[in-house]
Amino acid sequence: MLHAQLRMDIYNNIYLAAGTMTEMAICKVNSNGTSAWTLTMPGSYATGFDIGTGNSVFVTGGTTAKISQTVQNVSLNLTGLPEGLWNQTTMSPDTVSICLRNQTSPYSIVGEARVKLSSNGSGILEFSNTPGGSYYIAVTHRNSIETWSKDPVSFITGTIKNYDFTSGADKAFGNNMLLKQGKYVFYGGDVERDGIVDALDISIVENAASVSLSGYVVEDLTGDNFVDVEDLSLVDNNTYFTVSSILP
Ligand SMILES: [Ca+2]
Ligand SMILES: [Ca+2]
Repeated sequence: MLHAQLRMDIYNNIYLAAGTMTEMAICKVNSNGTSAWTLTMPGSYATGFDIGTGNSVFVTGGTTAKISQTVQNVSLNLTGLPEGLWNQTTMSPDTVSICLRNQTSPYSIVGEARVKLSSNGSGILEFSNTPGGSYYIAVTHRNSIETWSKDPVSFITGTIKNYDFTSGADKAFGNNMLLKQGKYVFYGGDVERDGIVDALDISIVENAASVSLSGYVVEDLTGDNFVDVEDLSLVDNNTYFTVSSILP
């Protein structure tokens, strides 16, 4: 292919533009690696392209074309810090799962996505086939207390919503976060994820520490891939304060 060019949109989908001798061609590969579409248009090969508002794609070459995409997705630029992973300067990057939930009981899930938060605790998630609307942001992490946004958050189709849990206790439902060196963090220590940090979590971490368990394990609350007295101290402390989930 002649003059092939790659570009990425805000959702991490990839576009490749090129052409035959008589047509401009462009194809899209979704962020999950699946093929989205391939289009050809008259006008020798594509010499340049760009992505505009609403994720429309503009192609130029022998002629100029606009490809409109129906966007039925909402996106979230999330900032959040699991307690043990935040060393008060940086975060040990880790994956969180986010559900967008209806604003009224029973708070049904309308969208789900996962992202690996970076060392500053942020990550962009795209919720496919999720229309705009107001939803609670529900955060789960491998060994943190499930935490929801204080209120339903308004999402607009095709745009990215920013939500930063770390900037205030009142960003979480029930103000259920811990202030740690100027940032509000998700409570850690709920190793078996039943919504409370208690003796059961202690015993699981104790057992792991006693055999010096290592690797990417749920018992590692500090993100150093090792289970030791540091992890135990965190779960002990949160058990003492009966840390538990507070949900609508
Ligand atoms: Ca627990
Ligand atoms: Ca650890």
